[in-house]
Amino acid sequence: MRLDEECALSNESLANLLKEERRFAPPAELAASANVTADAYAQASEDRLAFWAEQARRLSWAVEPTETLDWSNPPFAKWFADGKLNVAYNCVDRHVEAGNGDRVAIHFEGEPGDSRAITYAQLKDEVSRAANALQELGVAKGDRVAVYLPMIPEAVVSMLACARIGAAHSVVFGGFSADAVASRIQDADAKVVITADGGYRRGKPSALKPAIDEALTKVDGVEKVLVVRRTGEEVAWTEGRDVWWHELVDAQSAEHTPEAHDAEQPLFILYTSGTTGKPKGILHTSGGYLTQASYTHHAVFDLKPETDVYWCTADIGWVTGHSYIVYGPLSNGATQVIYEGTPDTPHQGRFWEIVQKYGVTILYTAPTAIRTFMKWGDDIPARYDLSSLRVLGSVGEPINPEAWVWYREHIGAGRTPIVDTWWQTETGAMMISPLPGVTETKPGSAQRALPGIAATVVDDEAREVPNGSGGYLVLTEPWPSMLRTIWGDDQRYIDTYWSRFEGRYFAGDGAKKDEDGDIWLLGRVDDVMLVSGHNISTTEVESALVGHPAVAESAVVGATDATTGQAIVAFVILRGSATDSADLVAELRNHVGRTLGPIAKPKQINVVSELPKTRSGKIMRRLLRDIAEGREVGDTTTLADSSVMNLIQSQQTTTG
Ligand code: 6R9
Repeated sequence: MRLDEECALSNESLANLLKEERRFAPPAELAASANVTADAYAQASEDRLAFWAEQARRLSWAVEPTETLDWSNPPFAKWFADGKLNVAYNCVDRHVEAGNGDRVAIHFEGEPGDSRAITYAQLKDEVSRAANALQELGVAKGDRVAVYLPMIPEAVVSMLACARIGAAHSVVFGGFSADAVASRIQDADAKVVITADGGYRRGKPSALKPAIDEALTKVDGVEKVLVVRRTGEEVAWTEGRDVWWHELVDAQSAEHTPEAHDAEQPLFILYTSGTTGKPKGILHTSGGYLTQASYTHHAVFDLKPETDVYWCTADIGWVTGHSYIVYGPLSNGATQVIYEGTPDTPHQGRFWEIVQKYGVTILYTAPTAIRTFMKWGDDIPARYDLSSLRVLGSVGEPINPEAWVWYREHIGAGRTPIVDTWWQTETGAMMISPLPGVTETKPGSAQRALPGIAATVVDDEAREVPNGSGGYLVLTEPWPSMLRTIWGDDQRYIDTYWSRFEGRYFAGDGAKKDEDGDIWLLGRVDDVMLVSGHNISTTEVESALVGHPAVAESAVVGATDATTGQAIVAFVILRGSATDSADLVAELRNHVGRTLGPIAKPKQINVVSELPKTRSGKIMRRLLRDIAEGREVGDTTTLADSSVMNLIQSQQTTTG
């Protein structure tokens, strides 16, 4: 086919080529006893603020707020500003006071197979001791504490101890380099760092403290380093600065009176890497954040705290760990599993073994993990009893329909609803998602803004697009768990999120509305390709590639091209059964052409064995673009595994 014929395809027809007709109704039993029903949408659209005021009453306030939203100085919001509460009290003490102290809060599963069950009563004691310890180290309300820990219960305890005394935590991923840690400690001006000797990853101890020791040669202001002993490996020690957790915290009183803090008291700073420039410190505060984290966890997972066993596989260094391991589940009195390690240690069935062992009922994971499980083979989950599962969640990236359907079939036995939850570090909590007892789900779509949330899709001119068209995802009303600013940089907050479209929050994601008005996410707009004048989303091409039986995973980028402006370059990982050949590559190109239209055919397809991902599983397309355009590869500090780029470069082919 000639190029001008290919160009005859309009944007609209291309966008409409991704047709997904499968529909799944909520299970009748779940719908009949769901925490939240369709009424919530009606109630929230009638009076959005009254709706959120009601959700705020799910929490325990020391002083009940009388004002819901102060939007007198947009885009700087205050929610429940005259209310006072203690976030840690809400996550721990109140469950003990309500007679649920014996309920397990955390089933901890270490990677080497050690396990610990921690009840709410024990968690209250431990958080109180840690709060006393932080105060003894000189941490006061309003200070910042950096947390650099593996996925162990002390991570949760540390965050809650900070919340209890009104200090903001800044959790940094355990995998980040000393430089990445140093810049985050400096930007937040942290006074104390909480770390560990190390954690277990891929079957062996992985040291953490050396990165802190190195980072602290580059920044000032850190007075104390509190060190958890996890692996027992030897560590360097700075007398006067370093303190063992088991010596300081264990010796404290288990009594600590939670002070009531203002609803707008900073709760945490969490850095997002962004594609350029220095990381942004996203600031979240207390009352509004907890209201929405708690409500969405209750509504979207239909959590029944007496009977459910919930498991979110995220790391606490990601916002998903903050909102859906710590604040959402614990504020709701959930029993949850926390797992330290990787999904293939010591074997590829580890996740399913954990589901079986604890009788997990609600599982929340990421598309990247689901695609990896698909690649490993259906027979692995089939060996375990997964019948306890009743709701499955997805977060982090658009989930392609093939992965969605596989998740439902092979993990959910073809009966569990799947909730594809769209949100961001900046939004603090879920924004767009099905409700498991209400929504008829569509594989690949996050579908609809949650009750109390206002989202839409607009074009370049900020006009709302009609159903069946694509554009930019925007949020049109403030929401309780919205970021309050970028730490120390109000102007960057305004410029990044509120300047592109007047009065609306620009999420940075492309999206389209289908004929029913349901929302489909299309990936970051920075990643959208422009081929011969046509906008093509990386998500749609990747989804088409993964729809071919030989492909397990794919990443697509637009590389500068003299003829077409940008050309589509794809990187694919094959399934175990497929082998790389010129024929297969030709077939994949044709497959994309058939699925999406000839213009979406990748110019080049590289078969590789790994893709560059962040620790939260997002593909770093920027680095693949560097390869595709023959540049030196840029900043790789936030990669989960920095050796991946060398591997991919060595596997670069010119096939296609
Ligand atoms: C929670 C989290 C935010 C970006 C976001 C979008 C992508 C997250 C998604 C999704 C499609 C979903 N994203 N969930 N895209 N469908 N269900 O991931 O926060 O790490 O800040 O990333 O992730 O591109 O803008 P964060």
